Amino acid sequence: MSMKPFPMNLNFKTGELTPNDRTNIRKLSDMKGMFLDSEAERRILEKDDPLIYSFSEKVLPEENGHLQIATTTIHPGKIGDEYHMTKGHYHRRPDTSEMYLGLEGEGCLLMQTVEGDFESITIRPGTVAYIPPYWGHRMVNTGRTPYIFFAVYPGDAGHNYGDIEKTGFLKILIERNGKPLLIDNPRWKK
Ligand code: M6P
Ligand code: ZN
Repeated sequence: MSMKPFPMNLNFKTGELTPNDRTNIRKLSDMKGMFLDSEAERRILEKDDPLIYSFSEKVLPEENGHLQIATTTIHPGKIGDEYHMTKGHYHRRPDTSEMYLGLEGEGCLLMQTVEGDFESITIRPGTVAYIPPYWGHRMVNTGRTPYIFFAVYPGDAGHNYGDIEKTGFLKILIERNGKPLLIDNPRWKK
């Protein structure tokens, strides 16, 4: 029996997706070693474990032909000079794409390939970004308010975090003189 069509509601201001099946929370302790300034990370974790981002999903079959649907909120803030961001990932099936739609706040989409290509796109409310197959992707909140975006990707895409955990991203986004600045990641290895 095939699945029946169904509606959902997406609140364009809050990103709330209803109904959704699960909300995942990523605190600083879930992202150890991902921010460049490990000393700042250690100092913050001594006192606190700030919420970096959360994302809500509708559980749909992880199968070819279906889609996955999620909204993500990255809270404003920095670890050292580096803005709050998602872990970032390649897809487990690397030949699959993704679409991000900016809803609230301001941020930046960082993308890279294993061959060492790099691209970034500024995302504001209404920006639709297309991430083609083979591009790893991470979102960064460069503003002072929550950064909220909507994502759609193939049902069987899956997540590969391991490669990003090993190499990091080619470039990182830091605040310099009150403004975002993209710099080479001194720890990046091809
Ligand atoms: C978006 C989508 C999800 C992803 C989430 C958080 O909603 O890309 O697939 O899980 O952001 O990003 P990450 O998985 O990199 O932590
Ligand atoms: Zn993805």
